[in-house]
Amino acid sequence: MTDLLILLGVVLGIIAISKVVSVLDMVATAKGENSYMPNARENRFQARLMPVFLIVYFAFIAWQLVAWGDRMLPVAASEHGEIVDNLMDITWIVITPVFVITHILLFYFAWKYAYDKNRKATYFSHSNKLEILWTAIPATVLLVLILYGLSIWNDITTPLTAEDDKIEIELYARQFDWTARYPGEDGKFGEASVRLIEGVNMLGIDSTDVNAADDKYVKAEFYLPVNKDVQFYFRAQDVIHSAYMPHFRAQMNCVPGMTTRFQFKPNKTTAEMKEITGDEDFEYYLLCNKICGAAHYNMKMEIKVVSEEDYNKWLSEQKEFLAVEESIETNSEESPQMDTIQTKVGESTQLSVLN
Ligand SMILES: [Cu+2]
Repeated sequence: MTDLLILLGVVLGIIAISKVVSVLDMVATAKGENSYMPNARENRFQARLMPVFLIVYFAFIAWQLVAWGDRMLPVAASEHGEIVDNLMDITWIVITPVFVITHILLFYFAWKYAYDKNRKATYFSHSNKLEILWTAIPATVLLVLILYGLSIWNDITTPLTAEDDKIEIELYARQFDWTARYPGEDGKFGEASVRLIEGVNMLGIDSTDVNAADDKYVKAEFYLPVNKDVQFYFRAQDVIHSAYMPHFRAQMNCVPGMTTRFQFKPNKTTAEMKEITGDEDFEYYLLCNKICGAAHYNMKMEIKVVSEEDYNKWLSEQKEFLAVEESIETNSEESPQMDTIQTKVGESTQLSVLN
């Protein structure tokens, strides 16, 4: 309702302004001033506003850099992140001077060549030289930037092979939280299906799959070993989410019904990053970067990058999937009021639906 009133206000405002302008126009005509040929005084005033705008505009950009510059992301915390930042820096170096020069010229010409009834414009219909110049130069620069970007994209998206020394993690998104799953000792993820989601088995892990028994999943935070390749797999339960790990310069869509992937090698531990940023409270985060619903803002998970030793220690302390399942089963037998948690019976019915 409020929105509607605001919209109505804006529409009425526009109508009112246009009426005022047309009245001023009529007054000008009545006074004998030709309203289609702006008078010299107003013309000079408009021309002077051009450099003023230019200066205010650049001053505003400079002010933003000073005021908010420290909110930029710190140095990249992954190997490929450094390459991506490098590409970004090169792009800035190329486009910033062009941006500044063209804008200075744009407003300078608008000021310099303001309407003057004693001046006649030069006219020429066509210039091949000019056409080639302003087509070829930007095209070449863009081509170089794009080819460089493409080759980097190819490098960082080439999947790791079976021979690569790596760890694997599945990130599972749903409204509105994340779950990280590790394949456990056997190095293999158990099969999972949305049809098997029930009670606390929110990933839909197939408990009849032998690979599933030692899978581990965590919700509050997850750990990564430093200087080791991490192969991520992404899944989503309900709508499209996006796994965004800004400090590692990584982002990938999580799409229901399919598995997407991305990999990177973290090269700075959380402790090192605390030192680099001088921020005692610094943490790496996994965020959702698709507006996926009302509590989208709340979809985040802490990432701890630690030494491989600490990583292995932490992982060994996490419970295996089967152990979690069994502890829930025993609990539900003891306390029948936990009726939301299903037992094996529930699962076998689910499986028969699948078959
Ligand atoms: Cu989301």
